[in-house]
Amino acid sequence: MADPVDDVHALIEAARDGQPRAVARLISLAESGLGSRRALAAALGHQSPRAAVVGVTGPPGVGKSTLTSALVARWRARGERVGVLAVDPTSPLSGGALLGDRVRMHEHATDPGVFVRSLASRGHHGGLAVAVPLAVRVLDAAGCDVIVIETVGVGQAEFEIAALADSTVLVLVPGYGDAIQAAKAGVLEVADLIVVNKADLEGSEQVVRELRMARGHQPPAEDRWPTAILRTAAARDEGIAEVVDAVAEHGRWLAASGELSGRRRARLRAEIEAIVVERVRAGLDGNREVLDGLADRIAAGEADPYSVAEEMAREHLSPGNW
Ligand SMILES: Nc1nc2c(ncn2[C@@H]2O[C@H](COP(=O)(O)OP(=O)(O)OP(=O)(O)O)[C@@H](O)[C@H]2O)c(=O)[nH]1
Ligand SMILES: [Mg+2]
Repeated sequence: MADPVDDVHALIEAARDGQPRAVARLISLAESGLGSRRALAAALGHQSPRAAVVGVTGPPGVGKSTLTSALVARWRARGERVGVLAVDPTSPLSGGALLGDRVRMHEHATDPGVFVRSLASRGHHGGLAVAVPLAVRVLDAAGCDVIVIETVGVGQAEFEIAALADSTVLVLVPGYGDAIQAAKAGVLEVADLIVVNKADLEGSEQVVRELRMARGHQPPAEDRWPTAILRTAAARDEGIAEVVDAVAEHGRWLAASGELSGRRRARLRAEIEAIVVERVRAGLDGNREVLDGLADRIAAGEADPYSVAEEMAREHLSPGNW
């Protein structure tokens, strides 16, 4: 059997040449077990990321995929390579099928400069927190200039995607009564751009006005990016160039202000944490009998839970046992 690490190196070479099947296989590795991901991360090397990572989030059905598809067309017209990851944090079971629907990127299906993949939270411990950053690294290695991460925003998801991306685009629609609530809930702080989509429907100017007023109430700060608020009709390809320009402008601001390295550092910190937590959980799962024995010692009055937990960590969860 060929050395799996050699295989990974060959796949990375093929991905760098722009072979979509190699990219697809590498992203599958990014979703698989710990051993494969470890080999993949090592083979990808340590070069610093090149691509701009753009998160697109918002409630179900607001047009995130339609907008993403329209954005992709613009970036392609400028000769940029684009990767799209459709991430569904909500449906560990139905993920695959549902996501297929959710991506709607058919117009780019035959373009070799566009890679589109879905990621759902699989069973493994690390889940999306470990899969997404690695998939982003794969797309970066494959030469993508822009990587879009689309997630359905439910509750905290807006905040979580902000932790994965350089720039976060929140998509809302008129009639989505929570626009202002969203603003109050701190979304204005987290979203770098808010796109009010479906501008062909009634009420979108109103939503934009309200959001701009909410933004106006933020205390001004010289070093802060003022959340851009834009209107689009993605299905009609209207307002898209303005979004592309605002994303680019935000990218320049990130680099100039030093915020980019800060965000990326926070992202790496979160990734390390997720890997450590995953490994500790795996270590606990692999030592059920030891745990039973320790529990029995507590029950027999021979030890207390804290000293036993320390013993567990020292003897069975240390990196030497990984
Ligand atoms: N009227 C109108 N409809 C739109 C517009 N943009 C998207 N839609 C429609 O809204 C519906 C949902 O669009 P999607 O792009 O799949 O929305 P989404 O946010 O990606 O949906 P999920 O991924 O399922 O959360 C589709 O029927 C689109 O055609 C728009 O600008 N105007
Ligand atoms: Mg979608």
